[in-house]
Amino acid sequence: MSPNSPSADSSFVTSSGSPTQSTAWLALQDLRDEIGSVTLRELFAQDPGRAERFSLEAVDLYADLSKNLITQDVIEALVDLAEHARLPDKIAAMFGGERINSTENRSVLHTALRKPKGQQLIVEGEDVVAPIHRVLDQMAEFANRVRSGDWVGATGKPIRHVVNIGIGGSDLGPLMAYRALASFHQEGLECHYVSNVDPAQLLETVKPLNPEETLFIVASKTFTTLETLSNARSARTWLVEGLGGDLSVVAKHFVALSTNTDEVEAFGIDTANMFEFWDWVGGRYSVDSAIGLSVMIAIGPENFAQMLDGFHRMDEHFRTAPLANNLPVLLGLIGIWYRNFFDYPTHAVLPYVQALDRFPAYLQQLDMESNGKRVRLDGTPVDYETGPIIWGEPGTNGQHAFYQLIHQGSTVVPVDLIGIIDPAEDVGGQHDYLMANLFAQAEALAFGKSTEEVAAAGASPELVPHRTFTGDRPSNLLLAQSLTPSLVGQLVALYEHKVFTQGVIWGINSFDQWGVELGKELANSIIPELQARTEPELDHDSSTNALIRRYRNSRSRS
Ligand code: G6Q
Repeated sequence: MSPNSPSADSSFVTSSGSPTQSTAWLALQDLRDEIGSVTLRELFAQDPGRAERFSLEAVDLYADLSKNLITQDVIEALVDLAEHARLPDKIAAMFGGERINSTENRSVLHTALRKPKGQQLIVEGEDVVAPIHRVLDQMAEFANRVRSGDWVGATGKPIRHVVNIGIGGSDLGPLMAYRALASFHQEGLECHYVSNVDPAQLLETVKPLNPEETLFIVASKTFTTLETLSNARSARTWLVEGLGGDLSVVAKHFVALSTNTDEVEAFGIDTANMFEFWDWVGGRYSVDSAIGLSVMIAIGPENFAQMLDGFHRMDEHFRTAPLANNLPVLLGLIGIWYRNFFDYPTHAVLPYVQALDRFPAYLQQLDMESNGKRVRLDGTPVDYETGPIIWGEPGTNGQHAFYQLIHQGSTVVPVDLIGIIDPAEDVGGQHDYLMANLFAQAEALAFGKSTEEVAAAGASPELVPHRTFTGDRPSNLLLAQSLTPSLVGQLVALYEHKVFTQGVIWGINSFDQWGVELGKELANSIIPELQARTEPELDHDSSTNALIRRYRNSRSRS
C-alpha cells in the first residue's frame, strides 16, 4: 500500500461522530453555565476536602488539579466524553501498533521505544522491541566509547564537543532533555544543538571549537531536510578544512541518526556509524529513539535507561489507570474543558525549574504540531476548536514580564506550573524563594484579591480597580521530588498522552503534520529564483515577486 493511501484499519478513523453531538458535550455545556456563577473561593469554602479530592499521584508526580474551575460533576461529564470517544479502545490501538496515523498509513509506536528489554510487541507479524534494544545497545557502546575517550577523532584526540545537527523533532527533544539533565552531564564533554538554516547558528557554534575534538551527529529521520542537510554539509566543510582537507576525516567525526540508509551513505557517513529508527516514530515523539544519542553521550547509557524507564512507567499509568484517576487523561480533559467550553485560546507551561527552560518550546511542537488541525480523521472540517496555542517560559522570569496579562488581562490563560522539591544544587536558600513564588502564583491566580480587600488594604479609591485581581484563573500544579532522568521521561510521556487524549476527543490525526509542507514547497521554488545569475521570471503574487526582486537587487554579495 502506498504511504498516502488510506489506512487498512479504519476503525480509528470512523469513530463516534462529532463530540458536540454527544450527551456528555451537552451536559458539559450546562455545567459550564452553572460554574459561571461560582468562584474558586466558594468552591474551596464549600468543600474542605477539595485539595485532596482533586489531587492525585501518578508515578513520581504529584498533581494538584484543585485550582481548576471544576467540580466532581464536571470531571464525570468529561470522563463520559472520553468514553464516548472510545478513548480506552484508542489507547489500546496505539499501544498495539495499529496504523492510527491514517493519512500516512503508519503505526504510532513511540511507546514501544521504552518497553523493557525482553518484552515483545508483535506488530504485523514482527516483534518491534528486539530491534529497538539492538539499536539502544549500539548507541550505548558508542556513547561509552566517546565518554571514555576510546573513540578518537582523525588526529587521535578524544571528543570534547558533540554538535547535534537536526531540526524540529530531531532537535527540540534532545536539546530539552540535555538541558533538563545538566546535573548528570559528564564533565569535559559538551553538547551543542544546531537547527536553524540561518548560517549564523552553525558558525557561532563551531567558532570556539577545535575540529580535532568535535563530533557531529546528523539527526534526521528522512535525511532530506533542507536545514539539516545544509548545516551538515557546511559542518563537513569546516571540519575537513580544519583537519587538512582530506575527506577521510569525516568517518571519525560524523555519525547519523536516521531511517534513510541510502541518503546517509550518499552523504558520506559510514553506515556502521548510523543509528537507526523507524517510520512509526514521529519526529516530535523521537527523543527516546536514536535521536536521543547526544543525550545518552552526555548522561551515560545507564541514566538514559532510567529516562526510558520513566517514560515506560508513565505509559503504563496511562494504559492501565481508570480514566478518572489517569493523569494524562485528566490534563487532556481539563484542557478540553477550557478550550471548548470557555473558549480559552492558549495554554501556558511555566516550569519553576531553570533546567526545564526548553520544555515549553518542546511542548509547543509536541502539542501544536499534533493537534493544530482543522479537519477530522475522515476529512470533514471540525465545528469546534482544537489545539490551543502553547507557550511559556521558566518561572520566576515570566513573573517580571508576561504574568501581568495572566493575572489581569482580558484573556484567561490556564497554566501548568511545575516544581521540584529537591534541587540538584541550592545556594543561599534560593530554592525556597523559587518554590514560594510557585505556590504564591497558583494561589494568586485562583483566589485573586477582591475589590473589598484592596480597599481595606488602604488603596486610594481610583486605584482600587487597577489593583483588583478577579481570581478564577486556573492552574494545574505538578510537583516532583527531584529532576532525575526518570522524571524527564515521565514528564514527556505525560504530555504525549495528554495530547493523544485531546486528539482522540477532537477526532483528529495527532500524528501527521501536513501543515508544514506548503511553506517548504514554496521555499524550494524560491531558492533557485534567489540564486539565478540572470533575472528570473517570477510568477508569484505581486507582493512576493517584489520582495524577491528587492532582495536580489539590494544584497551586497553577488
Ligand atoms: C515532527 C516533524 C518535524 C521533523 C523535522 C525534521 O514531528 O515531523 O519537526 O522532526 O521536520 O525532520 P527530519 O528528522 O526528517 O530531518
